[in-house]
Amino acid sequence: MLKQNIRIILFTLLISACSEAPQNSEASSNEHCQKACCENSRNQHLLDESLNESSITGIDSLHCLYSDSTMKMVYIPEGKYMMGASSPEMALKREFPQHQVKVNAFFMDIHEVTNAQFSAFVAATGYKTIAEQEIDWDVLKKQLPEHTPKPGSDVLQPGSMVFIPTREIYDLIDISQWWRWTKGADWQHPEGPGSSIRGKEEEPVVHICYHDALAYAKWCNKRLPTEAEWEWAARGGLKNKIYPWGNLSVEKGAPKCNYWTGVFPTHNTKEDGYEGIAPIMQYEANGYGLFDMAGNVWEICSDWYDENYYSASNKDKTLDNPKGPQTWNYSLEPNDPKRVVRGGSFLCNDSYCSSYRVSARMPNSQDTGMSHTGFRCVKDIAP
Ligand SMILES: [Ca+2]
Ligand SMILES: [Ca+2]
Repeated sequence: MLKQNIRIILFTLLISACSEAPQNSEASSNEHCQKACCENSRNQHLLDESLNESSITGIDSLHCLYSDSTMKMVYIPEGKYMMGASSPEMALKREFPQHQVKVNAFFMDIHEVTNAQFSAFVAATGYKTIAEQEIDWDVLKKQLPEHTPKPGSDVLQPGSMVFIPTREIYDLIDISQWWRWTKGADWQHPEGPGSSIRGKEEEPVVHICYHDALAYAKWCNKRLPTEAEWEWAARGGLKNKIYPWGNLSVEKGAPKCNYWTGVFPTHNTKEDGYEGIAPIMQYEANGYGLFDMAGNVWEICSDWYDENYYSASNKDKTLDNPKGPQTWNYSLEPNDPKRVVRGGSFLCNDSYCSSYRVSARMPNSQDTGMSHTGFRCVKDIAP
């Protein structure tokens, strides 16, 4: 009963926030839709009645099978560019206005960090991802409405957000139709208890949150990219284009990335070769030699997400290697710390967020793993 009451409160807040979202422009409407299809935090789902009650299975022994975390990196030259969207077509309010940014040269991983590479990190350090740890009520309660009662320990068990394919939906607001908080889901069990990453060594690691990505990056003596670095790198040397490959629609010509072909979330045609996550490097690299900067899995950046960050920027001034705002600001979930994620995922589709565009950006809860979120790292050039 307690769980049900909290669940209702949380969903009422979510629906209320969604219904109050502005609908008077294409951008704001798209913003609303993206909230529906992609954005998430465990807060709305943790106490869902659809909690998977299965017990957590034993930990896979993939650790130690991979002895290193070697990753080829490429040189990304310094430069100035206009960060943000140049055209309102498919872009969201959060991508405007364009503003000039200067970025120093750096090295970047050529692909998303894989399960094999992450397993080497875990084998070397014993690191446990946030999704593998029991939820800290003292942290969680700060993100919930005041006076929310503490749920039972069964509700605070480790878990993560899993995308569940569905044939039918009743609207595009209630994301619990295709996103489910799943106890026992983590990077080694991407679909929950009973699933594994065997045979998926070359797929990007998922159910990784900001803290996990940061820990991996430090272990590799690397760091997470800033949002400005990520976009500059994704553009691949092209000037003011929509995608890493230019302006040709994602749906035209040969497959260019792993996205959702068909009707989201009910019908996936697999025209790009993959219904779910693809192994790394299945599509052509961009001009800098970077793979999957569009689609496959979202990539965590170091910046806080502030929905007003671009609009508050000084358009007359070139921002020199910006590192983002001082803290987060997201009106739909004001108490849930958000970081920027970039590049879209295998779930993105033109009818919603079209987030495989180089200027697309999304808030992501910094302590929530999801089955479409991973990362790659960068490294400074030694002076
Ligand atoms: Ca696909
Ligand atoms: Ca990606």
